[in-house]
Amino acid sequence: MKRLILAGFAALLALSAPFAAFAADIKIDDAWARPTLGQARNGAAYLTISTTGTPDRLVAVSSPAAGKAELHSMTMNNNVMQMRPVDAIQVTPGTEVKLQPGGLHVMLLDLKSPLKLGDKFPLTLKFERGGEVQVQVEIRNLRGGAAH
Ligand SMILES: [Cu+2]
Repeated sequence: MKRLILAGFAALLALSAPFAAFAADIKIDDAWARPTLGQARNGAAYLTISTTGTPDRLVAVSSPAAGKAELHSMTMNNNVMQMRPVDAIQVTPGTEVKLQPGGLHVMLLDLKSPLKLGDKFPLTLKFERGGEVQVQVEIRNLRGGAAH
């Protein structure tokens, strides 16, 4: 019991740390993912990040829906799509960072269950200064575009 109280106190201290002030400055919009096809175990999530605070860096992602989540970039090399893990994504005040098909994305590896149209799942974004921000990712098809 005593340990529990101590743990609670530590959590309270963490919440009152200066980092908490920055999280409110970060805004995540339009978080979505495509439904997975067949038995696919991997998926990708997309979203838009902006901040009204200080420059920050998105350094990690996680979701209970996936065994592992990574930040990836995608580039075309001689007509071949290449995905690479990236260490961090820079966020600058006044500039939206878009994670979108064909570019930066959140890679979801080892999905616990298929991503079904209309469902949602939580995604936690960890920022270097702002700390953790949790969003709900909506599973839908690309708005106004053909699924590919
Ligand atoms: Cu990827």
